Amino acid sequence: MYRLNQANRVLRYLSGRILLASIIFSLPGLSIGTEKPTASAKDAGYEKRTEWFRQDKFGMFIHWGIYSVPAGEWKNGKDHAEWIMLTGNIPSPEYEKFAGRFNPVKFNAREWVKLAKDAGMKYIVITSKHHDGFSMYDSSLTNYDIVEATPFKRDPMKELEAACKEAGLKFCFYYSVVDWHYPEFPAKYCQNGFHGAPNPNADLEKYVTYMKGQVKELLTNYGPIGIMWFDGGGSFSNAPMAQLIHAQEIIELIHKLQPMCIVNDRLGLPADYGTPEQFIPGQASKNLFEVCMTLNNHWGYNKYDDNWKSPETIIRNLADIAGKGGNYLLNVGPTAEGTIPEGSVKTLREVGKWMTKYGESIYETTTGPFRKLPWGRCTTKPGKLYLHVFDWPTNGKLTVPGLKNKITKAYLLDDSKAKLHVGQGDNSEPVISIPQTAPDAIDSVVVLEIEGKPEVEVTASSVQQMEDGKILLKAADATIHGDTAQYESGGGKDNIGFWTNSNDFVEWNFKVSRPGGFSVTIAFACEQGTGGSEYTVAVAGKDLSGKVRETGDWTTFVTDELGVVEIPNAGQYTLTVKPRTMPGYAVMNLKAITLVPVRK
Ligand code: H79
Repeated sequence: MYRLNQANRVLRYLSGRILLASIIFSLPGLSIGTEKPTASAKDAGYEKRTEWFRQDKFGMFIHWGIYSVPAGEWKNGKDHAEWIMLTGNIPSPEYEKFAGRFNPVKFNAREWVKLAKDAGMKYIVITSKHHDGFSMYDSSLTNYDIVEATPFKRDPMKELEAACKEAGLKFCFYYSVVDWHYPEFPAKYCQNGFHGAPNPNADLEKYVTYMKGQVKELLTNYGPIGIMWFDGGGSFSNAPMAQLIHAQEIIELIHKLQPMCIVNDRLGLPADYGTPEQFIPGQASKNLFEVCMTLNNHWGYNKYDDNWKSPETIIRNLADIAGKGGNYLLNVGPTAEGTIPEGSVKTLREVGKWMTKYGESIYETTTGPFRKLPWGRCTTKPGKLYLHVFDWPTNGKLTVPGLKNKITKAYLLDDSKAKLHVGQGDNSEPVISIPQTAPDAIDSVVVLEIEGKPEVEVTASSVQQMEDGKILLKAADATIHGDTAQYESGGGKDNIGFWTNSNDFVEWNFKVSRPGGFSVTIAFACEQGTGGSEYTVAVAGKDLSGKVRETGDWTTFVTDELGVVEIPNAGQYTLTVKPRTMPGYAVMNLKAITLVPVRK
């Protein structure tokens, strides 16, 4: 049993699951998993089917279901939304009554699609079925669907499909793996063991047959589907979900029905792309990803939630995500009447105004070459850098730290397309002469046309020595060499993890202004049963060796002192961490290396 659990843990680690330390009120013991991108071999169709996705960058998520009837309010509070069946502990017969009251007469597919299109969004992902098990489309496999169980009687997915086609947007489905209503879904695999009508004889195999049947309906009756966006929502806890639900077979079924359909990573397999939820990764990723995020605090409609994100937040998030090579899937939660809340509409309209002017700096772009920029972000296309300036310098000079390429032209990306003069700074870095006032209060874009592939001096992102003489080398500032190790962030994580190839190594560049002796410490975590890796920290011509201790789990960090190193002169230095041996399946989770001055 222990070994089985251990194997599952390894599998989960390798398939890239991170456990979010969520704030879980009144739900003890519930852990929520979301998937992170992992390095894995992609099949032959991958490049082709993901091409549009990499270009389009910005999509609309829609969480709509019969949970919008209670609108976030139930006996035990006002903070519910699409999880209300679980968080309100509502048995199926009682929850089913919401269907009888669901009559979204104001629903207008064309208006929703127009709102998305005007905001600059290129695709729509809508809940065909959430965890509550209610099918929001006409399913022949259940009566518990919008056509048969509500007074509305229409199939909104048909209407949205047509409206998307007309407007040129890709149409995509969200589909919940877990089902709190279907009698064959075992309660033990539900989050917190909750099911609306627990059935001791539930047979997961029968549920999987049902799920495959629904996937087939969704991919047969609604034209070309861009993405199948699965979501387990933290169900199955430690059980091997991918095996239990036959995830590989589901993916094969999808590709048989629609070879161009993309699958996200929440069937328990990495599939086509990763899905950071409610956070933006700290660094660019080698793997495709799509950040999904709410516009207020809930996915489904909550009538009390007016905490709308500003256009500034959304636009800057979009530039940040695009600069890291990802997509942004931004959610709206329509009401039971079929309208999109005014707060979302207001923000989306402002985002749309910016996208009309500056969309060129988002669509079809890829990661920028800079690790960090003092004033904003950078996206690229062949021969072009788009500098997204959030904090417009008031001295008329925009410094581009470390850029080595020849700049053939610089201009403002606005109606004027005003050409800008390019000069040189103290370290021969480009300095662009810019107008006194920012062309855009949120994100002004300066375009640089360059020769060759973008190249940036490593020293440009050099870590600076602190006031007290310490040199703090954080995971987020490291350069990672190799295919497996990657920077992980969000959900309480801020470290280099997935370090499963002992040839991978980590490097920092830093600048010393006050030389001397430094004590070198390392902050790391390592799961029980995985320790023992030996590594070398090389800095200023000296090798220090260390051995990874087990700390209990991957997020319990401890600090070890590795020894003292003498740095005799001010200047630029590098520090590397290279594994020598790896008895377990991973080296460690590395949070930081600190150089602390030692007084003699
Ligand atoms: O569909 C949306 C969410 O319903 C689902 N995924 C996104 C795309 C999701 N699954 N898990 N989570 C979100 C994170 C869970 C957070 C929780 Fe809670 C905190 C579960 C219980 C406490 C949110 C707040 C749901 C109920 C209360």
